[in-house]
Amino acid sequence: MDAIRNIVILTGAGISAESGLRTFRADDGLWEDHRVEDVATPQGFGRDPELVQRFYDERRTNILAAEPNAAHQALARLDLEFGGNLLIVTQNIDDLHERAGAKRVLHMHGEGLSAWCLACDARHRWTGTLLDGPPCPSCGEVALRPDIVWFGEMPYRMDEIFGALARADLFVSIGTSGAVYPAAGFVQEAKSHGARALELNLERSQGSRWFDETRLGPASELVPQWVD
Ligand code: BJW
Repeated sequence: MDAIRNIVILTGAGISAESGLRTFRADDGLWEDHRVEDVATPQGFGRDPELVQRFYDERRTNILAAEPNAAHQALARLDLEFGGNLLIVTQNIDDLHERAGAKRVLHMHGEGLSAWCLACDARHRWTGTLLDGPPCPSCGEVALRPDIVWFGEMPYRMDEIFGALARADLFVSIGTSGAVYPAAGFVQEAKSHGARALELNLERSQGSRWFDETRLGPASELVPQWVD
């Protein structure tokens, strides 16, 4: 990777699958047990906040129990090597990239271990339950929701992401089905600015045709092979 100056890596649920965290759209995925409209939209939260808080309480427990796998560790080595010329944009709400040691990680769909106060807009690291209505540590109001980007909401830090995509020589997509926008459009955006695009996934994603190269297999094998 000598000629490469700037890399943007997009990760999805597939990179954390081998750490025991369920993906969304597989046969045994999270959307098999839950209706997306009920647990991953602001309207669903408005209708039945307890259902949504229970769903994310369980996800938070699972995140805390999971460990980074060889794919997260390989990306952390790459992060160390490339420094500020690498950006990991993750759609995942787990903290496995950070726990593997990666420094430049952007959570475009929010973080499972963060709570957002709808009364005062503060965000707090949160490892316990939100179901029993804890007060916000900043303002005392009972108005905390999971700090997650649901359907119909604006993903975080889009300006930074589009800036990095415009500068990238290489765009790598790992473990994402390419079913959810705007992330699914990043490959075309990076390519329109001249980047090469590589896909590492268990199976071809919906936008596979946009990539210059696709390698199929489990992330814990493909990512270390690509990095090292
Ligand atoms: C492995 C593996 C292993 C497994 N190794 N690989 C019509 C057309 C276009 C867009 C829209 C439309 N109607 C509505 C929209 C917009 C909407 C959207 O995209 N809808 C689609 C369903 C069509 N998007 C939004 O609303 C977004 N906001 C928005 O667009 O704002 C306006 C805007 C526009 C332009 C610029 C800026 C803003 C918000 C989307 C929020 C997504 N939220 C969720 C839930 C919250 C997070 C959480 O609870 O965790 O985010 S949905 C869910 O899907 C989650 C994920 O981050 C996201 C992506 O899923 P991911 O990661 O790809 O997982 P899977 O399960 O789909 O795929 C796993 C992959 O891994 C598979 O390919 C496997 O093969 C692979 N795999 N094991 C390697 N071991």
